[in-house]
Amino acid sequence: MRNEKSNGFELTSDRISKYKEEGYLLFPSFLSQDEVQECQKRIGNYIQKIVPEIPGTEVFYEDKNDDSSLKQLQRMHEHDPWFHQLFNGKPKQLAQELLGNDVITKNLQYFNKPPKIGAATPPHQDGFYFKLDSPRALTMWLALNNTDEENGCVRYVTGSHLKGMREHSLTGTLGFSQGISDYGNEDDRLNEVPVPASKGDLIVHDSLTIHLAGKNLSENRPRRAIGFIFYSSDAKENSLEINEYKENLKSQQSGKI
Ligand SMILES: O=C(O)CCC(=O)C(=O)O
Repeated sequence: MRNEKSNGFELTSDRISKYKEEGYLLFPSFLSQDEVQECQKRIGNYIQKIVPEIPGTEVFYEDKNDDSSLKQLQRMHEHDPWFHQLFNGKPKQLAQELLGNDVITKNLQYFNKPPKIGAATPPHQDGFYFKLDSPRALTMWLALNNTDEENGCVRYVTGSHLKGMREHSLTGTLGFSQGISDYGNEDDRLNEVPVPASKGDLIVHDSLTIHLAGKNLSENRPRRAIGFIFYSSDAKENSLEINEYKENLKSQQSGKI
């Protein structure tokens, strides 16, 4: 039985089977409390020093005239060597183990849902955005705060990654431009589960696993996370579809960023 505890995460064959069956897997205490605090500090520094220097396509607000409504930072590893290093450490080792291959570090994102301002995340499959000819990819979601249903923890549809790609259509939500058009059938409702996470926990999901999240309805509880996207190095991006998608995205983002 494999056991990768020496890397700071436990990956037994039972856990790999659970991931393959359910399409997501929680790694409690993937980062220590000190490591989470360091991430928070580096994000604060990034917002102060790097955000003013980078294009609007890398920084999304719920309201672009209100800095306190910051909702997403994109490709942080391309703008700050600290995040590049974070991406290439333990998360990359875990991605290699789960995908059984070398991986491409595609995107490191920050997700922030400020209390009462943070909008819902529409149901979607990341693979729809990736446009890979074979969707061998995964996403990790690292909780920087304790999250539960009140402040909008991530919800997964167990086993949905085994049922193919669903149709997506425009959502009007900045950062999640496409959502599953007919979400909410009986199978979706039966299998949708909230996955609360504690500060430092990591959740990994397959690129076909349907997931969504509610608004942050709390009075004053932050809900911040880092997302890591990895592609298997043998997955091919469909450049025609990507170009078409980017063109669509430009028109949807126009006026919002
Ligand atoms: O933070 C969220 O609400 C959603 C994150 C997400 O969709 C993802 O990591 O793929």
